[in-house]
Amino acid sequence: MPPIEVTLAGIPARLADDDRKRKGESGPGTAVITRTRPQTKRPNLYRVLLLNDDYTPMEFVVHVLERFFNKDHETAHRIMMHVHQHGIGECGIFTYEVAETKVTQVMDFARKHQHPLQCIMEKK
Ligand code: TYC
Repeated sequence: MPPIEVTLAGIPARLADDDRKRKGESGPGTAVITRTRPQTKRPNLYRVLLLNDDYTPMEFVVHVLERFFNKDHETAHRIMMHVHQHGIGECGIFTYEVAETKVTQVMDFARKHQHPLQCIMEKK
């Protein structure tokens, strides 16, 4: 008795098998390993800095550090005095998007209160 020929849409099933063999697949149970190592890449970090000027009130700078950088009053005062005496100082270190948001928030807040305070970011 001849073997029964199984077809799908008129194509013999063995042709489909031959096709898979050509592509290096081996049928059900084939696994694809997508990661062989844990993801350990660290994000690029950016320093957010305040610049000194002669006009922005000290208490305004302290308020900025408390409000946008979550510093307690003593830490904020210390950072403000560092900027006042050295011309520049660090408010925090963040990923790119967070740093960009902090800079925008500080610059908008300073402009709204008509102070010339400058806030910048730099790659670490
Ligand atoms: N130099 C300012 C003053 O004497 C105070 C100040 C501190 C301004 C820090 C800006 O980032 C600054 N009023």
